[in-house]
Amino acid sequence: MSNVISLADITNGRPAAAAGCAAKSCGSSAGQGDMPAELWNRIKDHPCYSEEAHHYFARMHVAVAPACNIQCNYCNRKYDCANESRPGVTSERLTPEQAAAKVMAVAAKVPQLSVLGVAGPGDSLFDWKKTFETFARVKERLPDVKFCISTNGLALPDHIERILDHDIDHVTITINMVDPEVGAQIYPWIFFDKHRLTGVEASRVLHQRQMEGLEALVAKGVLVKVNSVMIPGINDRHLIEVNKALTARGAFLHNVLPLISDPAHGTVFGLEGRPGPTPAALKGVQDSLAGGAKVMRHCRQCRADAVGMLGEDLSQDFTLDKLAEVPATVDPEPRRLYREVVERERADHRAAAARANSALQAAPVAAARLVAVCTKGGSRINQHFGHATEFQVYEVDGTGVRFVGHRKAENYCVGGDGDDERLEVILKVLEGIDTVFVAKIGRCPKADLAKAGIVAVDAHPFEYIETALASWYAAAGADCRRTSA
Ligand code: CLF
Ligand code: SF4
Repeated sequence: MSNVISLADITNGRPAAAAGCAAKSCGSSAGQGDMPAELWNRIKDHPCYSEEAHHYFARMHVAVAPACNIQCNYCNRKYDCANESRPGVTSERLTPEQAAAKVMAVAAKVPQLSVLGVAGPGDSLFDWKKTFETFARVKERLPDVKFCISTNGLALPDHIERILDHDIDHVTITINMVDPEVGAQIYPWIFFDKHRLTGVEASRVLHQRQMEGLEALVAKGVLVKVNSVMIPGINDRHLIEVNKALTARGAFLHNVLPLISDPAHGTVFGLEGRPGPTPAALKGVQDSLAGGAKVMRHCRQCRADAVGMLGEDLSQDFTLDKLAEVPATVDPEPRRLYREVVERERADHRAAAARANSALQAAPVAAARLVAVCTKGGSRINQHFGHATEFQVYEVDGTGVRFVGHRKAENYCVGGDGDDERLEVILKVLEGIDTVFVAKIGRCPKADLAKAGIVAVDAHPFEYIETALASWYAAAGADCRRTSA
């Protein structure tokens, strides 16, 4: 449980009340940003639908839907759904009753929990009875948690009314193609209307059902996110067409995920050695989608039984054998207090980011820089280099500081000592990045990073990321000018 973000993490160690005082001076732009207030209220606590929210809120998945009605060439049924999961055998498949008990246990210990999702390990709407029964059981007991499902879309048109009846306001559809010829390279078969279909015919039906489901949800006001797995050589160039089709139909978000391919997973793509995209290739495709539906860049390809903030995995803390004393009810007070503090913090953060971005416009002109940040959340540089299991990547230039993605790694410190093999991997993970911001770092790893051409900056502990990066960039730009003068 030590990885769960705490109030101290998001308030830079200030007590909650003090954090509130500081925030009150920061104006009332309570987060509508670039969208209507009603829409913002629906997404502001959802860690996937709002990039900002993922710094503060947690989701959990319950693995109640093991069966699937299609076959994707990047999936092996023994592993989590690659649409919404990183490969890894699901620890437990749950009955709806067990799932509801698990949700209560997590809510009692993780006040950050704001969303319950069903994302496999099969398809949430093929195994629909278990999915909807789970939501019905939780709705009675935890009314402040939002509901979310992920589906391949084949069965979606048959469940629109049920989705509405169960207050499921967020639906993800995985759409990898809008051209059945492309689809035939991804889906060897589907099972539809009691028949097994193959080849282009299978993808034609899947495509029609996905579009029909998307249109029906949007017409009913449900927020739809589309996930697309980027498969180099098959649909990477085609994703622009996918983006146009989903934007025209009113999807809210487009999330392009890298293919995860490993022969050990036993998938078709893994066994044929098809590589996933590089971080630069993924960013290139994401950048090319600007102008369509909003692009999600902070997806962590979660397990079907994921628990916690997006960058962490607490699923092993909440296995069935550890749920002996499940509370019948959850005290709402810690959850209410947490949300109150977050509201103040994010107003404070938003004002600080705006100040930083406007200061950058007056900074010396220099090239855009990609940098990595160690953070536990709260939009702050608040993690020790040795504890980081991922690096958040930001792009900085004279127009502002932008989050562009994350890169996973294993933490360098193990049992108090640095692990040289892991450092080697971290250096590869940081390819193309020459600066990493940390709350703290030991002398040895700092020197090793420097030898590899990476500067570890530890001069901004617990500052907001935008504030630190903007002041660093302005100073670096000035240095460049001095050097070149
Ligand atoms: Fe889960 Fe998906 Fe709902 Fe989020 S995950 S069902 S929308 S609550 Fe989020 Fe995880 Fe990415 Fe999914 S980071 S894999 S996008
Ligand atoms: Fe696997 Fe999900 Fe595809 Fe079904 S929809 S085959 S569970 S990746």
